[in-house]
Amino acid sequence: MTDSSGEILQSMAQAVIDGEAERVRELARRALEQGIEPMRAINEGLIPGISEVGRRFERKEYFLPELMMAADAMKKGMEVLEAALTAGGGKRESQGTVVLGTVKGDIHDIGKSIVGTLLSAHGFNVIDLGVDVSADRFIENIVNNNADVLGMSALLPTTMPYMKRVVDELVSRGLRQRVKVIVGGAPVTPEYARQIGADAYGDDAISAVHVVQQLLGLAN
Ligand code: B1M
Repeated sequence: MTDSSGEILQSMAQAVIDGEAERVRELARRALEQGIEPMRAINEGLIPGISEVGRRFERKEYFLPELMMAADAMKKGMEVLEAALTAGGGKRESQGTVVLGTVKGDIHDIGKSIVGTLLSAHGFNVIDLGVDVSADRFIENIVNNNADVLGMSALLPTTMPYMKRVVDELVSRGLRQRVKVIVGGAPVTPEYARQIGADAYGDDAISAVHVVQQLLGLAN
């Protein structure tokens, strides 16, 4: 194999933009074979690709079908890279339980899933509820699993307010002190996290891991 890592990552981004799922999967495999760190392949290959797709969608050069194909292509790449991220972890003592999901009305799950994968890779027991998650489901899972942390993701300004609804519901059921709350997603800000009474904001997946470790007193 002669491709340089830069070329592979650029090709990955382009294949996401073109919605070529099989090619993305193949390039993700090739990246690992070449010794590229999975997180680097995500940050410098897949994410630049999907971000460009978002810009094209905004400029009305791309429409929903292209957005969906690109998301599917990105997920195929993620399958390969996530397996590498979590491989070799073995069995170790759990660092804590995190209930995670994208809030009700929102079906964006790529970023949330990366957060979940990295938390698992760092020893957390992650209960990923998927997308379009209601306050009742979040709370039921927090209680049933005695969770230490609730992580909520939202990608739309219209679904972000649902995060507050969940926090308010935790308060009214007397459960707020029992669980730490971290929120994230493209439109979410640290200020918004404070406003709605969350404990913390995660800017990206790796910072989400650090924040969760801090919330649980596992890091300084
Ligand atoms: Co959607 N979409 N989409 N979309 N989509 C956006 C968000 C948009 C910005 C595109 C655009 O116009 N440029 C736009 C929102 C505009 C706005 O209102 N401001 C938009 C829209 C409008 C829509 C629809 C309404 C389109 C329509 O139907 N007309 C619709 C909404 C459906 C719904 O949810 N009800 C829709 C649908 C879709 C698809 C289904 C086609 C697909 C999602 C597929 C899927 O997720 N399975 C999709 C996609 C792919 C996107 C873009 C292009 C990419 C999102 C993504 O995966 N990014 C997006 C444009 C963009 O973001 N540039 C867009 C990569 C991902 C790694 O980043 O999710 O930000 P992100 O996650 C990061 C951080 O935010 C953070 O860590 C992650 C890793 O670094 N993070 C957390 C995320 N969650 C966290 C939680 C934490 C901590 C950190 O703690 C718990």
